[in-house]
Amino acid sequence: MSFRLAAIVTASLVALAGPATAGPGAPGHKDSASALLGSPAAKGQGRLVKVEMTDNAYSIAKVDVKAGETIRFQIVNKGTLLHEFNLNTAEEHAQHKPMMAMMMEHGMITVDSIKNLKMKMPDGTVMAHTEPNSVLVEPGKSAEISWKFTRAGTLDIACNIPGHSESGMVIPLTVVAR
Ligand SMILES: [Cu+2]
Repeated sequence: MSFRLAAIVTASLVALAGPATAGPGAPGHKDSASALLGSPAAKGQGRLVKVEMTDNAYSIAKVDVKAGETIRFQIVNKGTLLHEFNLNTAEEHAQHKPMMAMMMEHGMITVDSIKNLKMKMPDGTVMAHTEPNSVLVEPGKSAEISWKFTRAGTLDIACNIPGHSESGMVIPLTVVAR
């Protein structure tokens, strides 16, 4: 998953997965490489896709990929607010959103800056935002993610900072079989 909040996430998964849905093959139990249609590639690899972020929008409307392709996302934040580039399933985005709000409450991020992407919570769990499929980009900064897509399917690139995906910061990504 794109965001670890071990104790709370585990607790909520246990709460959601009753006896009827637990077990191999149950929804939400796919390994992340399969759920994310591939895996991280070495920095600088792949077909270049430039994405500009503004307040609150991405510069491109969609991304089309062929299975087997590596995409090099070059991400620039031209806005005045902090934005996220998070490649994920719709389900993970939905789970990630409240955690992003929590990060803001705890001062890990502000509306325009990153303070601390790894923080120990009072209960001893560590809240972190350090996954390879996701990056937070401060105003004026840039970032890169190279991703090798190996399976057909659909994902969303989204900004989960409160209010941003709701106001349009979502890019549908489709991987087609070759
Ligand atoms: Cu944003």
